[in-house]
Amino acid sequence: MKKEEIMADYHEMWKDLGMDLETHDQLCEVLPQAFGDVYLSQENRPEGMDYFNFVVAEIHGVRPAELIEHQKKGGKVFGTFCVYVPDEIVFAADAIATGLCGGSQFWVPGGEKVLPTNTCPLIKASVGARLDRTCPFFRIADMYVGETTCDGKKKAWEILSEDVPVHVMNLPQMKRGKDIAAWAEEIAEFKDKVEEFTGNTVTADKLAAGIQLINTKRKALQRLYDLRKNERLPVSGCDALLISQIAFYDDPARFAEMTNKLCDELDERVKNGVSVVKDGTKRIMLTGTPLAIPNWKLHNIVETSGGAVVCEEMCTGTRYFEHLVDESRTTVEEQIQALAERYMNINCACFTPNEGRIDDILRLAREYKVDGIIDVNLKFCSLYDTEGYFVERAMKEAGIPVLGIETDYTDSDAQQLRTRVSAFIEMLNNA
Ligand code: BJ8
Repeated sequence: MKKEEIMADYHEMWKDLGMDLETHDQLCEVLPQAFGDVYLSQENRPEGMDYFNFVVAEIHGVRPAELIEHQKKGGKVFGTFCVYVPDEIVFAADAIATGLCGGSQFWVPGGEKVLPTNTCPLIKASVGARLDRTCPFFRIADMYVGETTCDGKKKAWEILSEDVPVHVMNLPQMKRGKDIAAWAEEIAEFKDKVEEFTGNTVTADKLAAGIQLINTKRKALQRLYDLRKNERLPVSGCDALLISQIAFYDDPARFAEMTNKLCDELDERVKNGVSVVKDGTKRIMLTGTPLAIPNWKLHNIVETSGGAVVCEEMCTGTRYFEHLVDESRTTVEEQIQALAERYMNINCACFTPNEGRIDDILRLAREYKVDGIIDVNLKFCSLYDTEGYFVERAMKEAGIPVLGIETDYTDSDAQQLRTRVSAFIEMLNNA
């Protein structure tokens, strides 16, 4: 099939989804340019990145078409916005879960039509993508799954639920025994909802398979991140971020397979001492709010300012894949308990207290041999902004240089960020 024919097919598909084709075409024009600038300009990229390049190049085509195929066979698609939502339950009901967080400024004005301007860009972009009908994933999802993490999201679910079915999971915001029990109850209720919506029963065997599937994805990501712990870096931070972002919407089994294939190549690189950066390049860890696709701004700035991003303590990073779900439980009830235990290990700033996150950052800084940390906060996210006080204090006490940054999805602060990041890296070089 020729390229024009493929694109023509997608237009038909987007039209059937009720999308605003004219506006969506504008997005299709700017994305390849942005991707080319950040990604294709990198040198010495592993060949295994070809798959991920392809997935991004066809982001609104190939995967949406697969989801629609699944729907044609009677399957359901659930759209999620938070790493607390257990995908295992969805896959166990023969449905598909796909991440929906918006990471582009393109969708923000649409969100601002209904949300206060001082809402975080992730929420505004997510609402805008749905209401403006400019993202196929937002059109395809039969049901959205929200959670009670931050205030902005809680209110956004109410707005979105006027347009699409939304199930909201009530996430406790402390981590006492009774909170874990409450989360297990919430997961059980979610299972009931998913069963009712799909018409499929979640049996212990099916849930075991779902748990294994998502654990396999987690292990592949952990393997990729472990490779970034090497002194000689086999893969750039930009590429690792892209893989983390794709993990949210790609087919989990294929994603794990392709990530493992890339890791085989990276193993060889490590053996042969191949690095994507010069020896002595300062190793930076990012911590903070998630970087939803296609938000590559900060990684790009760091890696074109003489630094290398070696780890992300973020939901598009370690918070997504660290800790496996115990696969030894045999009844649905026990499996749900195992899910609750695993998910409550994630340290999001919506919890109080959230000391576990500080411990994680200190541990990751050691494991990834980090020279400096950038604490990045999406504008108007008061949770992570406030928690930055503890993060930055703990890093100072541990003698790890830290730079606090607040940004959004626009490019208007790129120059200023570049100046600050360059000065930070120069300071690390001179230390
Ligand atoms: S577990 S970080 S994915 S809630 S939307 S909190 S940036 S104001 S995304 Fe998140 Fe789950 Fe926590 Fe992770 Fe702030 Fe914006 Fe809220 Fe956000």
